[in-house]
Amino acid sequence: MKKPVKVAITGAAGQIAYSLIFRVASGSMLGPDQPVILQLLDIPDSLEKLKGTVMEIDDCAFPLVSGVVATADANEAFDGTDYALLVGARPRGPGMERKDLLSANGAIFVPQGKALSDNASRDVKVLVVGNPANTNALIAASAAKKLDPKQFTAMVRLDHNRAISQLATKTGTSGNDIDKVIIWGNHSATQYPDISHTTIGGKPAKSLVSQEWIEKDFIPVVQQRGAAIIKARGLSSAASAASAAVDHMRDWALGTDGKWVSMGIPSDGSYGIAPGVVYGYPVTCKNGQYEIVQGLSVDEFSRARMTVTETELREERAAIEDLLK
Ligand code: NAX
Repeated sequence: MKKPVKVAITGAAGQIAYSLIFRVASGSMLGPDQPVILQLLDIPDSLEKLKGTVMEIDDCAFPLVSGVVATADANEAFDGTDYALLVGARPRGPGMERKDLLSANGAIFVPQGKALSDNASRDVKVLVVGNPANTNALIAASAAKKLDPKQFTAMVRLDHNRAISQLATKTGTSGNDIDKVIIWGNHSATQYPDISHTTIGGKPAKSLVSQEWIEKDFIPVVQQRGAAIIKARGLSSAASAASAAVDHMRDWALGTDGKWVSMGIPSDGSYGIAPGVVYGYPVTCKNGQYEIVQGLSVDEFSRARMTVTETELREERAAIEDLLK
């Protein structure tokens, strides 16, 4: 058996975590031979509820769980952390403007970025799930002075998986046959799900679906899927979000074997995107590192949509500029 690694999960008493913790504990994220120490963080008011989740973790008698910490202290939760999944965030309240939402989340992600910088493993991999995920990742990365911003990523994998599922349903194929789907930009309604380079069973996806379907159905359905789930369930996506978080971290840690996945990562200027903003890109992962898929052609249709979502991220960054010192 390998030496245990430490996995921190914030928002640990919430609904995504209620699915995520058990997937991580069962080995879905880091493999069936990798023991984990779970470091669960929530706010003081939620600790009683978190106690119940910890009781359930105990009751599963997971062979891979070597320890569980439940705390409201970020320094304790991130002590030696190898993988941090930042799920807890401040939801948008009634009448709250985007700027207020961004600042309210700044109050969470600045201290958490600092706590990671001071306490986590120097190789920590951070995934931000809590919304607005891309800009929260930017805020945390900027506050983590002793870590490399590249260690901070945001989740667009749920959107990526949703795009694969829509395409599989439309073409009567299996998601396994679908390659090279891209989510560009922000995890928001401006995201651009792009199938320009996608293949299905080796054939170009665009030869199997119409441009009209892409524009009128596929793109808006993927962009609005979160809202459709809330309408149907009365609650936001939880199990699928947890599953996407597991996919994101697993692929980053264990590699994608050449397969493309979408990750929100600090832009290095690739594809003309403003450097620094945390933008969804197509990447491959190997040896614990991600690398942007380079050299793709970008037509006018794609460029216009990539710019819309980039503009939103630049505006989000401008709204919290004072937090990025
Ligand atoms: P819940 O409201 O069920 O749980 C959130 C938990 O976070 C609560 O237990 C709360 O006490 C805790 N929390 C609040 N502030 C905290 C802090 N400073 N430190 C630690 N914990 C804190 O929300 P849930 O449904 O689990 O969603 C969590 C976040 O994921 C939300 O921001 C949501 O918008 C976001 N999502 C992101 C997705 C993505 O694809 N990136 C998709 C799903 C989801 O909408």
